[in-house]
Amino acid sequence: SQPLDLRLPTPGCYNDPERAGLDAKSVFDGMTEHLFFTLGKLAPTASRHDLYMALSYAVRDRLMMRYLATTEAMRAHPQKSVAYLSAEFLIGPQLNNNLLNLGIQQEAEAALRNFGIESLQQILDVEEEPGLGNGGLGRLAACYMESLASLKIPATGYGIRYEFGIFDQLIRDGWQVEITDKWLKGGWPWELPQPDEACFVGFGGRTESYIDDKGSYRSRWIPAEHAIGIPHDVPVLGYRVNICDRLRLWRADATESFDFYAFNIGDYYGAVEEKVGSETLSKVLYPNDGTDEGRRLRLKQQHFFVSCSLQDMLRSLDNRGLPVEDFPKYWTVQLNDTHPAIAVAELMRLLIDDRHMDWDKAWDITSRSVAYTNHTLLPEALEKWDLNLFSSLLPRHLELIYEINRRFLQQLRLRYPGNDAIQRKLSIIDEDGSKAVRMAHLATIGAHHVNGVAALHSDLVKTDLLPEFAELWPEKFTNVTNGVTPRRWVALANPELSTLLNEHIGEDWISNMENLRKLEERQNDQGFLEHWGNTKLSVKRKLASYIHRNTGVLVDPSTLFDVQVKRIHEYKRQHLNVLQVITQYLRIKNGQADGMAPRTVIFGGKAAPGYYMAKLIIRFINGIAETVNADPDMDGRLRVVFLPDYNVKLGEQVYPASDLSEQISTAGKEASGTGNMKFAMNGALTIGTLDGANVEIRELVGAENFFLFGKTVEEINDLKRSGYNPGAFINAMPELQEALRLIEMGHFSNGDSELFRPLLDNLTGHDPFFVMADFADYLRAQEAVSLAWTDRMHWNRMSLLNTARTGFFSSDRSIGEYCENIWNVGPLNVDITCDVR
Ligand code: 9GP
Repeated sequence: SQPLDLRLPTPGCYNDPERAGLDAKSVFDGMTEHLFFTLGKLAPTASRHDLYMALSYAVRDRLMMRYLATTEAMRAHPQKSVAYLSAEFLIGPQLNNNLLNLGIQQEAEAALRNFGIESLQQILDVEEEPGLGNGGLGRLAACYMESLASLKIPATGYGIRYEFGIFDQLIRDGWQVEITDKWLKGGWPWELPQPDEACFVGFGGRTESYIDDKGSYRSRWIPAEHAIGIPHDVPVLGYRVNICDRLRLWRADATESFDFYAFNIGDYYGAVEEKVGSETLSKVLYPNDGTDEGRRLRLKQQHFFVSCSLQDMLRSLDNRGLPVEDFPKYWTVQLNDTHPAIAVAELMRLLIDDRHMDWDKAWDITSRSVAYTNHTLLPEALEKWDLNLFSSLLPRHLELIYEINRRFLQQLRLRYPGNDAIQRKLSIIDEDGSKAVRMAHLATIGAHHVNGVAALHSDLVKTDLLPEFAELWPEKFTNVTNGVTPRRWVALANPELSTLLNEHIGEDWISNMENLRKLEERQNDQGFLEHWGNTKLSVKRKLASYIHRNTGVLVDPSTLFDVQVKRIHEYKRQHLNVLQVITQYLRIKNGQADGMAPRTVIFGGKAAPGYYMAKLIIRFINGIAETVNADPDMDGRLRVVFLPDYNVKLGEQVYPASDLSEQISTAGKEASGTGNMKFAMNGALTIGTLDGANVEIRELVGAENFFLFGKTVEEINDLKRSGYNPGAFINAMPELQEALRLIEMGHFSNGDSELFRPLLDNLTGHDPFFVMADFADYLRAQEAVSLAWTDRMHWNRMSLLNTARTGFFSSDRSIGEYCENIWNVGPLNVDITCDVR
């Protein structure tokens, strides 16, 4: 086959920006055309949103050469590609990222000036972000896609195009109020719908046996209903490379959107019923609260996107004339948590039922293609599906799972003769209580590798979560510590720091974060350290003005910005932080606050709508903020802020402006964390427990540049074993008693002594996350923070060393490890250079 000629009408190459349409004039012309032809607007009357759309379309045009060249290279020279299956991709705003990766931020700004726009930021502010994820897990998937492209690895991220993403959060009277996230309302310019590549997916119905034309017995599934998945593709450009990967998000459509029979008999609503039913499939993202409500729909969503994606991968082999037996040679399928774990059964079904392969061959292909990442040890987040629900939706998959399980249990029987207990424990089917399908077991049995997301977490997966599996298949289990992309989280989010880095160590750090080590040479340079501190201060000023505009609270940028932003969850212990703030408040009130650093304590994060205690914690933070901020004694010493509607865009403002990063989860509960990495890269010091990736952060930055506190996993386990009694810890801490008494009296709730009672009862009674046990040590560590803050040069030095030594947490490093140790994939060469005629 002849390679396509990908030259643009104006032939160009990356080294020749004018010809490639990347100069300011071309961007301006592109915008003008899109305003006129795509948007139907005239430049003089165009709104900022119009200009955002026009610029985005013009930028998208400029991704196309790399995007199509990548597809074409994969067609002409097939090689292994990554399929990253994830129910969530929290990709954040797209415009600035694409400008940065193309290298045309200044050109775009120049083009905008011709439309009377002074700064690019004015247009970036208009962008609506797609909230297609809950938090860390979804954002990790987005960072990984960006790194895959930057490392030139061919990849597709497969997920769901939710019409409504994670809810928008309002704060009313201190409580969280959820508002539907209508992110598509203004049009979203970054996707390319591909209706001609739609896939059919079945649900429900029954299975039956039949004899095929070769005389063999086979099973087939006769689904009761179908949905169609329409792919919507989002180009994912790497940083200054020719590769542009793809995020393929499936939107559900009805198969028969209009029932003429129903319509003809006068049943208008009946006529559209099926359409409404199928289309709810991709309607809304589930908040991860583990509540049972609507779980049937959630399982349908999982099967829907997994089935579409696997069909798409098989079709890509067919289209290129590659044999299906070579699936593992061309695709490596990564399961991001258990949400896509149904892939193990679905790939078996597609191979056995549709492609008429025998079991052993199909299992060989499946188990050589699929790998699974575990992201949590929390039992409520490990998915189990009620057997009745599962069999009513996916009867054929259940048959296949029974057979996978039967063969697996036989293996176990041989290895552990007579050990019934181990069979019950490892079986895919949970038979204790009401029967259920354990998705983590299905994923573990079907995968060639299982990895945790930080060193400590991966150890706990082996010792606590799946110890018998780890004993059975030690070579399967491995670790890949999470990472975050330095493009978004430093270069884009923190232009002030980026400029400083570029001037002093060159620009290479953006694609090789280990180069940040060069900063260490400046650690004793007083002038540089001052510059370092001033850079941070200028970023803090911007956040202070955001806080004022959005909450009305005036904060002083010269105070220590002490920040905890993440989902609100008891295990993340925002309430531990608040109790510490109350102690500081009391010390100021009682004139015992000498040496205490003046602080602005900033919180942000959403609570799952069905998680009562998390919502009460938000109310608690706001109660304390109201009391503290209204008290003149606190002026210049303490401020508390809750930032509403924390999302990727807000994160980009918060991480660079932080001095102190609160990573205070109960040891053993946070699998990794990724916010902790974003803070440290941007020069914030961490106060944290030995949990998740905090352990590795501390090792890398040095114990002397990290404020450690709290019980270790072993100590927490000892406490559990010996019968933990929070009262004993409370009795030993008069300051804590006083704080709890004030809360109980309604001091932070306008005299309402009932409001926070459930929280108090939880802490003083059972205290499942050991807040009381860690309180004293946390307070001690906070005092060490205050002391360190008084010597600003020393603080700046610690801050610099945090940036210099956290290059390891670039997602380029994580993806490099996945490629090498799990996927066995390499880079793709895409040549877009052309004859300059
Ligand atoms: O809770 C973990 C978080 O610690 C981790 O950083 C993130 C990405 O690996 O995954 C989170 N897990 C989930 O959201 C659910 O399993």
